Amino acid sequence: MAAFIPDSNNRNSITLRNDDGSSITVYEQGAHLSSWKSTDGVEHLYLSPKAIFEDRKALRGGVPIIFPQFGGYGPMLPVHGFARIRPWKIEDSENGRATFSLHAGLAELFPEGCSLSDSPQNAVKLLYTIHFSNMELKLTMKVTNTSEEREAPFQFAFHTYFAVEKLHRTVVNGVNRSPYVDNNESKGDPKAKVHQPEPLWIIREEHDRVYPGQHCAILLQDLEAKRAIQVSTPNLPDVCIWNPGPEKCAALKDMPSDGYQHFVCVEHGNMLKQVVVPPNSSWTGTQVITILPGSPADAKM
Ligand code: TA6
Repeated sequence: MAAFIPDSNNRNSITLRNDDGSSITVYEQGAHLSSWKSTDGVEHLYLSPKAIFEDRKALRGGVPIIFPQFGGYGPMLPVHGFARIRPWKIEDSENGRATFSLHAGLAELFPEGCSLSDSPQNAVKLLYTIHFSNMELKLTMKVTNTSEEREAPFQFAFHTYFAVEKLHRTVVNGVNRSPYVDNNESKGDPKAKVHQPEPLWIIREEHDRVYPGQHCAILLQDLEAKRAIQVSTPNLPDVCIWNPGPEKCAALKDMPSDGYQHFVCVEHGNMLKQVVVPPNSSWTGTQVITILPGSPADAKM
């Protein structure tokens, strides 16, 4: 049976290898995926060299799980919810797949107060399955509402940090014609002004935008590393593209001052509107990351 064990950061984590030579590392806290390496040893996720490994502190990088609130779009603290800072369990694993679980009280989804009893019948159960191989990483979250009576409302996102060699040599494509909400301007108001599309090819400054209802695939072309990755989803409507730019990056304690040059966050989720899962029902959200043919990882196959 697979188990989390203390690692060199003195945190519980697990590293799993696929028969094809690819591997992932997942932390107990947050079921936080911190690494996905293809067979050639190339790391595709960014993890800050100054990431803080502490209880109730999310790692800066990898794939934080955003649940049940996205950013400041709701009254809950901490922002981005609690799933990324709680300990998760390993359900099971096999070659190229691992599943993790977290139970939370349904009442926790109602931060303004709710009289639901804290019983297994009033829980939400999160089942997180990671499929990984040399060319593909597939993240699937299933949220089950076990209540017989109450709906389960929440926001959700995979806040995936992609490693790039140089931000200014990375082309971001897929939302170039899409209206967006600027997270800095909206300050958590889901009815904030929607901006009309403007070309987005290369991120040159702070970029913190949600493109709602797009169901779109994003293509990241890292010209320096000569790598291209497609980030898609069959069922998550909103996409957020985030990079803090130089000033905000310098203010982040867990990021080196040039850290912003080495990643782009491409997040898929239900960010502006809540998902509402009826009693005794489930909801599933998926993000699929594919290394495109012609990239170095492909050449080793
Ligand atoms: O998803 C974008 C965002 O909400 C940004 O506004 C930015 O603050 C980022 O996430 C990181 O949030 P964190 O709480 O991890 O520092």
